[in-house]
This record gives sequence, C-alpha cells and structure tokens, in this order.
Amino acid sequence: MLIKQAPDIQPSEITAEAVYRERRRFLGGAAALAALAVTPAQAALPPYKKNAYGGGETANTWDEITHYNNFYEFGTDKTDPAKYAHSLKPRPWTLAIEGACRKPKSWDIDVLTRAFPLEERIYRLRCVEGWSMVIPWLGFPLAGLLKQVEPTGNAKYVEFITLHDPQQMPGQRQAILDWPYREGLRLDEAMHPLTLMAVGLYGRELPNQNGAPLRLVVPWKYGFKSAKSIVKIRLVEQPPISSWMKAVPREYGFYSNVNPEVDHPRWSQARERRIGEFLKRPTLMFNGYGEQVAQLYSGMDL
Ligand SMILES: Nc1nc2c(c(=O)[nH]1)N[C@H]1C(S)=C(S)[C@@H](COP(=O)(O)O)O[C@H]1N2
Ligand SMILES: [Mo]
Repeated sequence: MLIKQAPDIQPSEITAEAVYRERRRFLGGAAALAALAVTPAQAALPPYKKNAYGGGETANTWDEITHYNNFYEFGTDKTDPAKYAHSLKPRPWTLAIEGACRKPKSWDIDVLTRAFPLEERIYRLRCVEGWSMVIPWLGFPLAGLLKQVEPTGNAKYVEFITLHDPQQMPGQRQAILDWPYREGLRLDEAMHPLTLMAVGLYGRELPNQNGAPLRLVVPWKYGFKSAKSIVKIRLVEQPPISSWMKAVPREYGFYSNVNPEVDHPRWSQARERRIGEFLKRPTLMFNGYGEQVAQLYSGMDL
C-alpha cells in the first residue's frame, strides 16, 4: 500500500478532514453536519493533509479528478479515459532512463516507489483548454531520480515517453497524435523541486485514467506537459519535439508556461473554470507558482 510510505500522516485526524472537505463542497449547515457520519466508502478514502504545496485551496473531489480527464490514448472526450482506461495494465511496469548520462538504468515500478520517499502535494493543474483542478498528488521529485543516472554535460533537455501499445491503449490505433505521446522539459525545469513524478492521488495508487503507474506533474505549465504512463525518460542535447508540437506547432510551444497574458491562437487564457465551479476565476502567471519558478526564465520573452 502506497499510503504507508507517505510521511507525516496521522490517519485519525486527516481522514475526518478529507471527508469534511469532500462534503463541504456540496452541502451547507445541518446537512453538512449530518453528512459527517462516515459511510464505508468514505472510510476507505485515504487520508490527505494540507501542506505547503496546497496554496490554501480546496482539492477537487476524487470523482472529479478521475472522471474528467485528458488521455487521448483512450479517446478524446473528457469522460473516455474513465470508461476505457481499464485496458491499461500498470503492473508489471518498467521505467528506463537513458541518453546523456553516466549510469543509464531501468527500474521496476514497485522498486522505484520504494526507493524514493513519497510526498503528498496539492497542486493546481491548468489545462490549456481553459479548465483547472486542484489535485492531491502522491509522488517524489523527479530531481532525485535523474541524479541517480548522473546526467552528463550534454544533457540539456529531458524527453518523457508514454507507453506505446495499441492493445492496451486503443486510442493509439487512430492517428490522432504521433504515438507514443512525448513531452519535454529543459534539464533545469526537470530538476526543479516542484517537478514531481506522481504515483498516486488522494493517497491511493494512481488510477489508470490519471496516468498509472507513473506520470509527470509540472504545476506551472499547461497540463499537456505532464505526460502520463511513462516508460522512458531520455536525456538529450536538443529540445525534444513533443507530440503536440508536431501535431499543431502553431498552438503548442516547447515552454508552454501558464500565462494569462498570452492568448492561445484560438481563445483567451486570461481566465479558467475550476471543475466543480460555475464562475470563472482569473488565471495566475505560472499557475500561481511564479515565486518558485520565474527565475528559470529570467531574460526570456514569455
Ligand atoms: N500520455 C498522455 N499524457 C497526457 C495527456 C494525453 O493525452 N496522453 N493529456 C495531457 C493533458 S492535455 C492534461 S490537461 C493532463 C490531464 O491530467 P489528468 O487527467 O490527470 O487531470 O494530462 C496530460 N498528459
Ligand atoms: Mo490539457
């Protein structure tokens, strides 16, 4: 069980908090109090604790996070991944890191999750399409993993590659994108302490539709940079061409930092709709993580 490895969690307190936070979204007053009686399903809800990464916001519910997804390997509708991702087999699973490094290495997913202490991080995810969610991820910083393979001086960029298996991922039978899904970061972005490899959410193992068993989370960039179900990471000298850059170069740049001042060619990026809310809210520069990441781009025209 993943949750046993999450540090600093006191189950009694926070299970109650998680239930409360879930219910608070829908109910008020007396109804909310009555709802605090824990039903079996909610008792199974894993603990999660607000921490320094939460930004003070209430997380989206488990249902919202797992039923409104972009994962084109399982279809292009937001509800497709929840319906069809059961064909993905997240075990056994191997992650390989190769390219410009002294010690290329492969890990079995379970060996990997035991090798790095898991942290809970409540991050905002802003999709380029104009919606957002707040998600309590469970994972470990990518930096520690990359250090293990000892990148050489030629490692300037990092490429992330999703599984390519049309048997497990039926969407890959259609040429919607140039499969497998690929994304890239500059090495310093990949090494940034906010950049997370997620293996779970809400203290549970990652559901298939959210990118099991291992996905990237780069909270200050548009959601498509956060590649799911990764099998390979390559250290490279040139900026990788992502699947989206290849498909629609005019609309998807390499950096793709969340920026309310730069419109998408077909729509404004000034505001976003938080899933579960009615009114739109303003989009924040770097998705609200500017204090931590703006210096990565000093001198660059964003
Ligand atoms: N392999 C793969 N990774 C992917 C995608 C995809 O279609 N395939 N969609 C991206 C997009 S556009 C977003 S917004 C996020 C959505 O993550 P979530 O469904 O866990 O919220 O995953 C990203 N990672
Ligand atoms: Mo997205």
